[in-house]
Amino acid sequence: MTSIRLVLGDLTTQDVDAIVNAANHTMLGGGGVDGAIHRAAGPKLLEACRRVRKTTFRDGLPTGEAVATEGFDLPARWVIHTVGPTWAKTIDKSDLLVSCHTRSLAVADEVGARSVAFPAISTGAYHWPMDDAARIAIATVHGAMTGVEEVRFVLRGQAAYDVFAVELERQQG
Ligand code: AR6
Repeated sequence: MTSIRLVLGDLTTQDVDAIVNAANHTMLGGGGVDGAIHRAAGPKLLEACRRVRKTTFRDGLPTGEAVATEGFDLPARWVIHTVGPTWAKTIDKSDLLVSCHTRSLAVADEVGARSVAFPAISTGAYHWPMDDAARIAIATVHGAMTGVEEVRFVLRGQAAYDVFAVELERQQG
């Protein structure tokens, strides 16, 4: 069984085997947590992402898919890049947000990562409501078949942390 921990802080400083990047299709960087990860990992991360684009995902990383690179200057050995769905009121894309989490854990298993830190995928530039993202993320990790022993959700800001804490309590209680 995977244990879930909540942390209020910065994903890029986490001392875990792998951190998950809320990336975009291009894998060539962006704002939010993606920008912070590229700044902290150094320029070799962008080179590694370009290699993945040339070899494996020539048309870009699809939404809900995940792929690992090294972490370079990060404390984490691996970065698992995934692309969250954008929020849309009239279309239910939750299966894609589920897939981000299950595929990231599957990739973590492939590289042998036992501790994995996630941001709140899709809740920034992609506008997914924090409470629904927390519900999906926590339920998916609880239900996953994985060798990952610890999942850390690293939340930036007390409000996001509190939403995850209420949801974790609700699902575990
Ligand atoms: N540590 C932890 N959480 C963070 C950090 C950090 N250093 N920085 C931001 N967050 P976002 P998305 C939170 O926008 O919604 C990028 O440009 C943030 O407060 O990073 O999946 C990509 O290239 C929010 O709760 O990711 C894509 O184009 C959460 O991380 C697009 O944004 C996710 O916000 C992806 O959008």
